[in-house]
Amino acid sequence: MKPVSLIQFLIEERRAGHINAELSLLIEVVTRACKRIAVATSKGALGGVLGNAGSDNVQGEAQKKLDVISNEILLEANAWGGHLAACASEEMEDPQPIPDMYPKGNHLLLFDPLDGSSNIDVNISVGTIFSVLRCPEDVTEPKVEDFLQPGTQQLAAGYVVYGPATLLVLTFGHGTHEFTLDREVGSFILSRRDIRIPEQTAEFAINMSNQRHWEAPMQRYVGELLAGKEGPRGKDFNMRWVASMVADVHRIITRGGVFFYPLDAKIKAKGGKLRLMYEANPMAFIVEQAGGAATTGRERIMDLQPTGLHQRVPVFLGSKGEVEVATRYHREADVAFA
Ligand code: FBP
Repeated sequence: MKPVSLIQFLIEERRAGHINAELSLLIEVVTRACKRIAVATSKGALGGVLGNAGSDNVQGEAQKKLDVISNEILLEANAWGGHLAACASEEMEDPQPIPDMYPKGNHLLLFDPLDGSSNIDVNISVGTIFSVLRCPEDVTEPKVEDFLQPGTQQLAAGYVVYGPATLLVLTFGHGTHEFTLDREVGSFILSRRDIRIPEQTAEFAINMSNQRHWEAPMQRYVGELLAGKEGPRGKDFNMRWVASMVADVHRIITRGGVFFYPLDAKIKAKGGKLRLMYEANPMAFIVEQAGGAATTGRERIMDLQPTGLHQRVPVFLGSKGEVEVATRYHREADVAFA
C-alpha cells in the first residue's frame, strides 16, 4: 500500500468536505511545531532541556524547561500562520492574541504544550494535546468567553505523543486516525485509519495512591475490578498507570482499556485534576470518534458548558462498556443518597 502522508490525508478530508482549507493549513502548522518539540524532547540532558524552569504556571505548578520551550514553539508557529484569531495554553493565564503584524484567521486553538511533564526528566513518554474551535462571528479580539464552547463544538482535536516513535492521533469528527513520524523524511505518515476501541476491556488506569480519597461509587467500582473473577465482575482486570495522560490514552486507543482521574477529597475544591478545555475535551472527541466513551462520572464530557479556561473536571474515558459501568455506579449513588 502506498504510504499516505498527513498532507495527502488533509487534502482527502478537504475533498470529502470534512474540513476547509484554513483548518487544514492550521493542522499543518500545529503538527510542524510538534515536530520541533519532538526534536527538543529527544535531546534530553544533551540539549540542556531537563529540569525546572524556575517559574510556576497559572495553575501554580512548577514549570519544566520543556513546558516553556514547547509553549513558545507553538505560540511562535501559530502567530504568523494566519489561521488563528487567538490561542490559549495550559501555561498561560489568558488567551494569547495574534500580533497585529500578522494576518488573523477564524479559528481558536487551545493546547497543553507538554502533557505529563512530570515524566520528562525520567525519559517517559510525554505529549502535546490540542483542540480547535471556530471563532465566533464578528469577534476580532477574542476574549476568554469566546473560548468557552462545549466540546461538541470542536472542529478538530489531536495529540502528539513523544515516545519511542512520535505519533500523531487526529480527528475532525469523521473517525480517529493515527500518523507515525518518519524521521528520515520528516513527514507524518498514516499508520492507522478509522481506529476502533474495543467496547469491552480487562485493563484499567488510575492513580491507586489516591484510593482513600475517592468517592464511595469509585471505591465500589475499583474494588470489584480488584476482586477479579472471584468477585461480582467474574473476570480478572490488569492495571497500568504511566501518569502521562497522552501515553495512557494512546495505550487505550491502541488496545482498549479505561482511564480514570476521578474526583476525590483532595481535589474536590478544584473540581478535578485534569483540565476540560485542552485535556478532557480533545481526548473525549478522539475517544468517542474511535467508538469509546468519555464522562465526568456523571455527564458526557463534551456536553459540559465550560465556565473557565483552566477549569478542571473528573475524567472517565475509554472502552464504552467500562465507562458505562463506572458512570452508572456514580449516578445510582447520587440517586440513592439524594
Ligand atoms: P500536565 O502534566 O499537563 O500538568 O498533566 C497532568 C498529568 O500529568 C496527566 O498527564 C496525568 O494523567 C496526570 O497528571 C498524572 O497525575 P498523577 O501525578 O496524580 O499521577
